[in-house]
Amino acid sequence: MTADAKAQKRQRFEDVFPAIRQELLDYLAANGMPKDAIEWYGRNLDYNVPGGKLNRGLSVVDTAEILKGRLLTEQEYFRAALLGWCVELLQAFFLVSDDMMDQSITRRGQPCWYRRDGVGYIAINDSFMLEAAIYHLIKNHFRAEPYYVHLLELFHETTFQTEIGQLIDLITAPEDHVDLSKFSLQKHKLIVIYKTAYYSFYLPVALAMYMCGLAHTSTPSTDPYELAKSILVPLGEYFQVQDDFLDYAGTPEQIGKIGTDIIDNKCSWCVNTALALATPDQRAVLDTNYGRKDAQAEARIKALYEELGIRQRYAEYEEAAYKRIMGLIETVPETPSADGQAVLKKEVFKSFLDKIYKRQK
Ligand code: DMA
Ligand code: MG
Ligand code: MG
Ligand code: MG
Repeated sequence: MTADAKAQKRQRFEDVFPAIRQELLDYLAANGMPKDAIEWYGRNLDYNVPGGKLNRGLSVVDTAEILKGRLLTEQEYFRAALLGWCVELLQAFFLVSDDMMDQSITRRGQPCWYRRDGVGYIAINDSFMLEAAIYHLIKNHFRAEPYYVHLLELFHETTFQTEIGQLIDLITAPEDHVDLSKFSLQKHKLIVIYKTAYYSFYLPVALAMYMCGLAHTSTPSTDPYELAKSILVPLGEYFQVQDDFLDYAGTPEQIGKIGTDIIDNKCSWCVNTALALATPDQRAVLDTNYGRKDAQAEARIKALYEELGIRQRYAEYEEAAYKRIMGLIETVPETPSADGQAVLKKEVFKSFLDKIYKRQK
């Protein structure tokens, strides 16, 4: 797709946001909330919901188009985009809270919401109100659909999975106690699948599948949702490895955020890869400098990553992940539906993989 077509796609999706924002603010107004509360919620939405790459939200629309095999009608587009914005609301909810827990400084090239003047701990409630918006919107627009309960269960389940992932991410990275022997690539995989893969990859596709009328089957082995999950979870794992690598190797201008993984003692792909390569002397450097609230110790770790060739290892990982996921995509059967019913297609996954392959932000 040309850069122009991409920008147009994004613009059309962004153009739906003001109506969604207004619908949410109207609810507060209808309940007699004071002007300052309505304005606060508006600022919360504006600051935290649009502004990102919008990959997750756009994926709902893209997937719906691929599944239907045609352009969406105006009404179908709005409904797919609304579900897309619900994914972006969920993401905003996770990011506002994640930045507080990770004590991050910037996000999307500006101060994290909790660091704004007058916000602070109110950001906790603000994050809840981003989440609550999802269920308000879905109720308003999908209450009459036979798949309404599927949408609710999917959002609830995915939220729970992400929160479980955040829990293991956080308790594997205690602030006051660095013990690198507790890290492993296996532990890392569990963390990233739960904290990132389900909500970033499976959720948008499954939403589009429900919208397009794909049915569950009684046996998991033939369920298209299980098939989608079996590809999207590895894809999400790869995406979070990229996030971990960019936390170390990306510049703030490039990724819009200042990396905190080394200082935060995170069980990142980078430190796990370093641990696997380190000599006893290099291991000692890792033990004394990792997870310290100290810029010099952080710089020492980054220098060691350079010494160990983490960049090269990452390039190799990326190539291998790409090939492996392409192999998984090849197994998706392309049985044309006899009755005009939507069926899963390879293109759903390919378009996703293309969006993230060799990403720099
Ligand atoms: C991402 O973890 C997971 C969620 C649920 C936000 P992270 O802390 O690595 O994300 P980021 O690098 O964007 O702070
Ligand atoms: Mg974070
Ligand atoms: Mg985090
Ligand atoms: Mg990160």
